[in-house]
Amino acid sequence: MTNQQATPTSTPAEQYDAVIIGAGVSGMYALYHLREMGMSVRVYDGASDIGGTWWYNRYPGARVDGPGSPYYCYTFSEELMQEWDWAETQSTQHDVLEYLSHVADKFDFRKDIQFETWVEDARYDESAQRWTVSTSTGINASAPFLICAVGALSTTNMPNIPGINEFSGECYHTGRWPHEPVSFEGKRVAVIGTGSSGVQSIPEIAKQAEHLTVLQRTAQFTFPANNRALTAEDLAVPRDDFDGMLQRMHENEGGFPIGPFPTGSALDLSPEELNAHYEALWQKGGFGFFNNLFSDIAVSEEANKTLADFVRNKIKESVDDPETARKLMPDHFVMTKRPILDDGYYATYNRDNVTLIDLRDDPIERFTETSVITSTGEHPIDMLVLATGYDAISGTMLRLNPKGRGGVSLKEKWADRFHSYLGMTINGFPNLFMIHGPGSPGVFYNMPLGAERQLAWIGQCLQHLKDQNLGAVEPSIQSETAWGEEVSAIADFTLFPRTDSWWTGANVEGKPRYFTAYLGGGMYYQRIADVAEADYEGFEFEPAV
Ligand code: N01
Repeated sequence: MTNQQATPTSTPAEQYDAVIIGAGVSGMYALYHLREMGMSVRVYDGASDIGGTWWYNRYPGARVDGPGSPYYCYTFSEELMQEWDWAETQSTQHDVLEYLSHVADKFDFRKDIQFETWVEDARYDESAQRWTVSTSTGINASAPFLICAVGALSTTNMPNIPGINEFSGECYHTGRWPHEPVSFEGKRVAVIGTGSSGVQSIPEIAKQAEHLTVLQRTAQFTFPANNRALTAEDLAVPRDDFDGMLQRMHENEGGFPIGPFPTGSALDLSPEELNAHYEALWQKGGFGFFNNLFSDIAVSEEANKTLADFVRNKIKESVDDPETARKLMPDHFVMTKRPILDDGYYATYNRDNVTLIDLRDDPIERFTETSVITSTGEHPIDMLVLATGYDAISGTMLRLNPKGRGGVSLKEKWADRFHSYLGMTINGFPNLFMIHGPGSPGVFYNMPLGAERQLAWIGQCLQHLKDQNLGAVEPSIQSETAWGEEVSAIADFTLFPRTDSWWTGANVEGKPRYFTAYLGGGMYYQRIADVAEADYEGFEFEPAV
């Protein structure tokens, strides 16, 4: 990792209008947007180049596993949309990074980004109404505004298993995959984790490894990706009617030009009709599956069970060994962990060189230098792959741990709950803005578009400060509390909070456990527009010093 090696020598703080932390999808757009507003901006990122999560996630099989291309992209430039040819519906990590690199070249982003520079501290000076950041390279910077584009899925979740540090073979986390090629040939590999990263990498690793042992804690529902090459006709759709596409993206609940979501209940159909509907979606594959489900799948236990049973039947049909199929049967509400798109995941367990260990029946006791020992015995391995996910949504903000008014740290502020107003601002932390923070739609919305729309709001707010000669903006504690209640009320209407997931923080020991994302979909953007329209209702301002 590049983030904690340097010996900093303190230098006088460089002065900017805004400091942006993170050069991923959101940070790149923040740079573009604020620069277009005429602001002087500096971006810091620990990595060696742009891309954020896409820069780090180079594991085999890594692809967009959402609705995908050509709509997982920026929309701020029609020219960009017209000139970039996406290759497949589920773009590979390599293709996404190439696209982001093209954007960085086209708009000359890199000149304003300081790479291999980890922001170690950020402090607000109330008397000067400025943030000062200090970095691993000794560079300090000061600016009135701090934009935290630190990524919802960027701080890795490392399992705390006895002896894991004694394992002397190769060991890689999917979220910190090496840049050099990793060979699995002739090796005995173990993978811990069966979320999106595990489900994408397991079939690829199995094709090469001498033997693959999958250590599964929770069985998963996954759906066929049916990735395919995009045709000229596919690419023409957004290009021929760019404005129409934008409108459809803005109108859609998830920020993709698909839908509208159906309104009917799964329980209105006979079992035969329902099965035929699910079967047609399964055969078609892709994320379209989720847009053609019934409105009550995520809210009614009974409706949810119809889909869960359908997938459980698919697992039974796909996996030859009944005992392995039994271990692969998920028992949570379908969709309440992030749904996954896969390429032959369940069938991978039919290979002779793949073993599935269900950690609920057969838990890991410890690692040795050369093996993993579970309750039923020792499994010699040459390589360990940790597909164990992230301290998501709040983790990287807490790692940054900015200090706000009175030197109060974010760790103190967020000890019991990840308080925010509109998912972007925090009481006690004036002039600090988060992209995809807790309390925003974040990962429940097309993330590049979500970043663009949040930045449009933030830019408007900064312009308001400038026009009114104001120096600081901060949400009131009451507005923050009310927002938290709104976020929870929407989530509690659904089945989502009832399943342990990274959405609820249940994957990280000691983390406050509640559903942190705003589940109101596109309604969020209307809510934040209304706040601005109502003279920034819920915010407090200070005159400029
Ligand atoms: O992480 P996860 P991920 N012992 O948290 C298990 C996005 N994404 O990296 O479910 C044993 O989903 C854990 O078990 P459990 C996407 O939004 C996008 O896979 O907590 N097991 C789980 O099985 C996704 O949802 C793309 O019981 C342990 C797994 O590790 C999100 O990122 C690609 C364990 C972690 O699954 C995160 O996905 C990949 C332990 N101590 C990801 N700790 C693209 O679009 C954890 N687990 C390209």
